[in-house]
Amino acid sequence: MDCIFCQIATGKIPGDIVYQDEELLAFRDINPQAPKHLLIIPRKHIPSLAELSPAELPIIGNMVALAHKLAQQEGVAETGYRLVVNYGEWGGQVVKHLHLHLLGGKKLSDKLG
Ligand code: DGP
Repeated sequence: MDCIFCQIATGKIPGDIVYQDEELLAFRDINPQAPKHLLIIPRKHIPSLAELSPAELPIIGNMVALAHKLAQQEGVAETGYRLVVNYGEWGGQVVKHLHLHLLGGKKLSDKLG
């Protein structure tokens, strides 16, 4: 498996991991776009939103719930934060392993696109 996020999840390459359990993993983005920039991923290799099966839909809910907990932990929940999932070429998805960006720690741009 040459997926970079799978390799972080299995410990084959280092990642600045802030949370992990049986289903999910969260680590700091290597190229942060905000003072706090975490990536939340499922351990399972799901390439994108498009490949989430109906049975796997709860994973997304769990990722969002974890994001809020981590935002609190990182001290950005009170001031606010942004959650982003990029999909496809024009949506800006580069890594083909489902991930949720958590961005916070500054007043984010009003522009989304
Ligand atoms: P996206 O464009 O949505 O596919 O975002 C991929 C993000 O992953 C991007 O912000 C940079 C980050 N990233 C890519 N490779 C690595 C890596 O090896 N380690 C970490 N921590 N982050 C990575």
